[in-house]
Formats: sequence, C-alpha cells, structure tokens
Amino acid sequence: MERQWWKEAVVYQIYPRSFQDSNGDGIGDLAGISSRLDYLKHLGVDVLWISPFFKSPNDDNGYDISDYREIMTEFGTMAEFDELVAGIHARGMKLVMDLVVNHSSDEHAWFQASRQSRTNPWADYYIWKDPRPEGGPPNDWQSIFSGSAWEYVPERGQYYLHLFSPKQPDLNWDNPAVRREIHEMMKFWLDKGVDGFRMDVINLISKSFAADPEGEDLYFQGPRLHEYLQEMNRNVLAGRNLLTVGECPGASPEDAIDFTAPERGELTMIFTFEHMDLDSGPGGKWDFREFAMPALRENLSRWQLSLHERGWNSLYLNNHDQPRMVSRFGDDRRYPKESAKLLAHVVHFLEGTPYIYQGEELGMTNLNIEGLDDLRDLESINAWHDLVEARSLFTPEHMMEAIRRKGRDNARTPMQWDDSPQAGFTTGQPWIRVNPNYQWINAAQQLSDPDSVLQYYRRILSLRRELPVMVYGRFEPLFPDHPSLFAWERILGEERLIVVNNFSAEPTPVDLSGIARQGEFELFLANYSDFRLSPDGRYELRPYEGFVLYNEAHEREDQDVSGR
Ligand code: TEU
Ligand code: CA
Repeated sequence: MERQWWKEAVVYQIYPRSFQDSNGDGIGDLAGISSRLDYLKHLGVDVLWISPFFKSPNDDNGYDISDYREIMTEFGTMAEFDELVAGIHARGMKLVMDLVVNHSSDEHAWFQASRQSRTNPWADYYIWKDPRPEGGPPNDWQSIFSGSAWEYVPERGQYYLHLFSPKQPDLNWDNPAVRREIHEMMKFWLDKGVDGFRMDVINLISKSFAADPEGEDLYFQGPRLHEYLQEMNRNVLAGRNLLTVGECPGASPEDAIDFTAPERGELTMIFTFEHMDLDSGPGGKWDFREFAMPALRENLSRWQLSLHERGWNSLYLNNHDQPRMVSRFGDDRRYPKESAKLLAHVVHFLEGTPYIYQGEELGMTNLNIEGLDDLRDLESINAWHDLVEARSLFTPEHMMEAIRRKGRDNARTPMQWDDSPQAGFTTGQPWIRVNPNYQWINAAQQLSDPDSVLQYYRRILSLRRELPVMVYGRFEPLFPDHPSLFAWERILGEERLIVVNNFSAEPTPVDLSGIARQGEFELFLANYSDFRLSPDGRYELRPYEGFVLYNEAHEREDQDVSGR
C-alpha cells in the first residue's frame, strides 16, 4: 500500500459563479473565494478544486474556454488569481484547476481561424468532416446537450464535431500540434502554482468514427486515449507529485484500473458516473426512477472491491452537474440533518479520495425548481425544447418534475453563508435564485451549532488525518442483502472500523454481536448525538441513523464521538 498525499487528502469543489460575490454584480468571483479561505481551512479540507475560471462566453458556464491563459472577465484578474493561489498555499492547502481540453469555445482564436479555410495552420485543430454524399451531417451522432453533434460551416463546406453545445467544438487530439499546445498551457498554470488538474470528459478526447458510426455509445473511449494520457504524463505531469482526476463518464472499474494503476503512468484517480445513473431509466437522465439504496450499495461495493490495491477511487455523491445528494439519496424534508450526516459516512468512510461539493457540508438541498424561469443551465433548457416541444417524448409535467429532480441548476444556487439577504452571497441580484431555506440552512448558524452538519464534517475530516485505516483500510461488505442497511468494515492490519447506516425512515434492528466482540470497539461517530454503544451489540436504529465503531488499535487523543 503506497502512501500518497492525494490519497489522504479531502478535496472541496468550488463552483466560482455561485460561491462568493465580492463586487455586488451577483456573480461569484476569485476575490470572493479568497475572502472565504479561512472558512475552508476551518472546515479542514486539504485541496480546492475550482471549476473553470478562464476567459469564456459562458455558453456552458466556463466549460467553453475562449482563452486558456486569461481569467474570465466576470471572475476577476490574473492578479486576483495569483493572490488566491498565495492565500491557498499560505494556509497549507492546494489548488486543483479544471482542464477543459476535450473541446474549447467556438470563440477561441484557434477555432475562429480553423473555420476560415481548410488550409490555414489551425485547419486541423478541430474535427471537420464532409457532408454525407446526399448532404447533411456525416453521421447521426447526437450532442450530449441535445440535437446533432455536427454543425455546418459554409466557409469550409464542412461540419465540425461538438459532443456538447455548438459553442463547444471538440479539439482534434490526433493532431500533435494540438497536444503540444495543451501541454504548454498546462505547464503555464503549473508554473503559476497549480497543484493538479481535474480533467473534463478526458476519456472522450480520442475519437473513432469507424467503431461507432451510429454514435450508440455517447461516451465512447477511442483507440488512442491511453497513449495520449501517457504522453501527457511523460511531458507534463511526471515528477511533479500532482493530483490528477479524470472525469470519465461511462468508465467501468476495469477502465479505472487502466487509468489509475501506478505502473501505467496516466492519472491518480478518475470520476466514474455509474452511481450517478442508478435513478435513471432506459430513456436516460430525464427518464427518472426512484432511488433504491441496494443499487447504490451494490455499485459502490463493486468499485471498492475492484480497485483495492490495483487503482484508486474518488468518492463523491454530488457535484455541479448533479442534484444535491441529501435531496437525491436522503430525505431533505423529514430527516435533512440526519440523512446529510449519514451520506457523509458513505463519502468519507469508503476507500478513496473524498470530494465535498460546496454547500454539501451544510446539508444544502435542491432548489425546488418552480418553472422555466428558474433555469439557467443549457442542458436542461435544451432538453426541454427537444424532448417536450420538438419531439413530445415527455409531457411538460413529467419534464418539469425530471428537471426538479435531476437538473444541474439544483447544484448551482448560491452558497448559503448566513441569513442576511441573498444568504450573504452578494449585495446585488444573484445570477440564479437563492434557495429560500438559507434562513435555516447556512454556515453562520452551523458554525455556532455543535450538532450541525458542518461540525460533523469537521469531525470526520479531523479523524481522517488521525487514522490510516480510514484512508488505506480494505473494504469488507456487511449485511450485503439487507433491504435498508448499508454497512461495511475497513481493515488495515489490526485496525478495524465498522460503519452501519440505516437508509430508511423506518426503525431497523441490527445485530453486531457476531462482528464486534463486547468492549473490543469504541463508538467513533454517530449522527444521532444521544446514540450509545449497547453491551450486547444489538441496536434498533432510528430513521437515517448511522454510526461508526473503531477497535482502538491506534492510540488516540480525544474521546468526543458526536462531532462536537
Ligand atoms: O460534464 C460531462 C458530463 O458528463 C456531463 O455532461 C454530465 O453527464 C451531465 O451534465 C449530467 O447530466 C463535464 C462538466 O462537468 C460539465 O459541467 C460540462 O457541461 C461538460 O463536461 C462539458 O464541458
Ligand atoms: Ca462578482
């Protein structure tokens, strides 16, 4: 078991547009993040992953970059970026930037030149194809944001590929000049103090038209993908001890081992999405289904057992593309605090590097989207126009419920700092509506409430720094067929953790007498502050109740279990 800083770290994801506004224009910015670094240090996170802050026309909120070496106008200046990096490092934290190089913006100088003709130096920086003989796009590939994945440009008499929006043309990684440009750009930011990269849809960079003409597999991994990652590693990453996490929709555990096995020289970890599609039907994301814990348990257990000592997992239950985890996997109406703390057990007590999405540590919930006016995200807006208006595949009622449950705007409401107007996010008009529950779900209130979700997260993060078993312990499932219990052990030498979670609103008995001998374990953590160890190892768990036991195989200072 090779120790690595990025295995022991906890990462906090910031969506800058919604984190903290510093100049009253209703849009979060870099100076706003700088003003909240003490809060993040107090929370106890080690790494900040900041979603894109580069020059962009914001067709997809920064995931469409028009200049990779300039700061987005709304977010601030390069001087403010340098100040932010200095502030992060001064507090002993690290910065991971978002590398969005599967595609650029169509307003990037490379594309503006490339679209002019077939013979300019940037002509092959993107993926251009002739129309079908009978006219029309070269094949039926669909964009992930609805509609054809091809856009016609009369100047070239050709179509260009955009797996996302038409303003996000895919870069041609088969062109060595493109790869060189990207490597040099990465070095530019490393020289400015960046400590790692989150790589946007990095498993899509190698295309193959022959292998998948009808585009059945939206997230197709092309033949030269691993070659390009190994080249990037050799030319840029190697020897710098960076955290690199590849966003790899569609990746399997076997793929993850190919990406993260140390001897392969590619990435330190990836984001998988299998557990993000468990409440989707055959019709995809908008064809929503009720969440069922056993499906999540089965999936996460398989990834734990598959990657142990062969690769490395990332652990997350929400981000800027997914609905809030307490609303999706917990019960944000009857047991908001209990289920938020319970879900933290799932993210932080499995083997892998945990990721906290801004506001998760407060138990922030979905927005309860009321109508199209609430929407800002092109994925949801395009899907509405396509699936309801254009092709009537869903009724307006179904689609609105689908967006209410799965829409990305749920994750993008402003951070809830306090109960002042606009939750302390801005003194202006926020770019997206603040969730009205900020009056009782906010950082200021929770900083002074010992029993809050925030204090529970602080407790968990401080324990991770103390106990190697939490980082490196082997995962062993418990009660794998129980209808509502998600429980497991972590084992590292003599050290053992037992984690038990009741994922239902019903009281649930659990018997640990055969697993934890009397007096062998101490109570480590419990999301109901009055939970106590039972001498016979039998418990009647309350709704969304969970706890963590530890077998004292490791000397520890303080004895406080409830996160206080
Ligand atoms: O997301 C890629 C991706 O997988 C998303 O399309 C996701 O599956 C979907 O939105 C969930 O419905 C990355 C970024 O995280 C996302 O914000 C960008 O919109 C996208 O790439 C294009 O850059
Ligand atoms: Ca601002």
